Amino acid sequence: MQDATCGIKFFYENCNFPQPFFPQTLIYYECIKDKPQQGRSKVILHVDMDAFFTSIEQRDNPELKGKPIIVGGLSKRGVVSAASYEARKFGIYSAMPIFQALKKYPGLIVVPVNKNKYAGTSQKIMKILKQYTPLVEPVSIDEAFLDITGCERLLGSHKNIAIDIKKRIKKELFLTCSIGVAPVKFLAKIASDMNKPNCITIIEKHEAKKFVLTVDIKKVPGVGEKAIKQMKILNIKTLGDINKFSLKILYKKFGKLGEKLFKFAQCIDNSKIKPKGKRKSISSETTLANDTVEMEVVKKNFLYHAQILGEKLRNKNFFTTNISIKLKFNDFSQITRQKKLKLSICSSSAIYKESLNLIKNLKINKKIRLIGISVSGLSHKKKPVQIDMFEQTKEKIDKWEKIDKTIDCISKKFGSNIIKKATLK
Ligand code: TTP
Ligand code: MG
Ligand code: MG
Repeated sequence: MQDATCGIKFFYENCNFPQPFFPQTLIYYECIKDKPQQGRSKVILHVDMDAFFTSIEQRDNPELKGKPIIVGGLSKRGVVSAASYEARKFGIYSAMPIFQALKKYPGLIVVPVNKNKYAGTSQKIMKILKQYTPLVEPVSIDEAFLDITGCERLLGSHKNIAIDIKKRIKKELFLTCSIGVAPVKFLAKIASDMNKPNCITIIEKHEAKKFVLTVDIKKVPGVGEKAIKQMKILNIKTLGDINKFSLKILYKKFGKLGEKLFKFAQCIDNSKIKPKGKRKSISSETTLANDTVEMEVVKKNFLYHAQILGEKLRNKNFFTTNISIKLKFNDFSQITRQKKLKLSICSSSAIYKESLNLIKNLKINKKIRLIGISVSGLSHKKKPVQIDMFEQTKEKIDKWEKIDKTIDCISKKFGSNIIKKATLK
């Protein structure tokens, strides 16, 4: 089959990934007109999991397989986090209010969010990807860019690398993904989404310049609702239409985005793959529904954040030696307080106690609108010193760490809402 608009040939191949509901296709773009350009080109892969949260739920509960399901908060104001491809047939999508989704299909199955489970699977995916190249840039919980330039000698053609990645993810995690392969990042991202689910879409370098001109402007990363409205007025439907405007006009109309689109339309994207650096800090904060002066509310929030941060530290086998708290007021001023600990900790209880210690002498006379805790000085090693800290001995901390780890195991198995401190119920 040939696409008349850009002279690209489509090859449909069987991917050998049995999936009863999804097309089992590999889509490969091959040039039929241009000669390959000289010079070393980049080969970028963008891997994005298919219906990530719902696919995990369907994998783990056979009763959900093949059914229209969503993952989302169960409250009245809850929104759809993820919709299975079966649910999407009824026009149900991420970010839609759940009540609206239920109107579209009353038989819809709503599964509560289990973030720990999804984050755990995400880590396993990233681990697989890092076995192909160290140049892996995770961009969200279910997607990552890989720079596989020069890996072909060792690992085979880029097509074979993409097939292999899909096979491994399927074999080890029982999940499908879609992969885009292109000479630049933004095109790889567009390609991975083009034939979802369960597909590989390859845009060869020598075809990319022509292909770019046909890309729907709404699909270009960074183009949001506001820009789309303006594009409509200017009759810009594709990236090719961008070429009708000078850089000066595009910058005037869209600012930095205009500059980016000007380059994209010529297939220029100099952004590199940025492998994730060492994590320096983790923070958790909440903007309150109602501003408060009540210290009890502050304490309750600290307890909540300490639980979240402790769990995150323990999940990654991290210890912290630095705790800081932040309070933002209704006049948008803020205060922060921090303490360097002599003992490294990962227990939620210890984080909570330290955060209380930090506000002990504070005099608050303004309404608080945001409350947060942050932990830094992260390491995988525990400091061996044993010194008392705010009534917390090493023994006490170790005991709490054990309890926390047990709670983490239960949360992982049954969902993070199953066990909560009594004060947070
Ligand atoms: P996406 O990759 O955008 O979507 P998806 O994996 O569910 O489906 P697709 O096959 O189209 O890629 O997001 C990954 C996960 O992130 C998704 O499963 C749930 C979560 N998510 C939200 O929680 N809220 C949102 O608004 C979106 C878009 C995603
Ligand atoms: Mg996805
Ligand atoms: Mg994604």
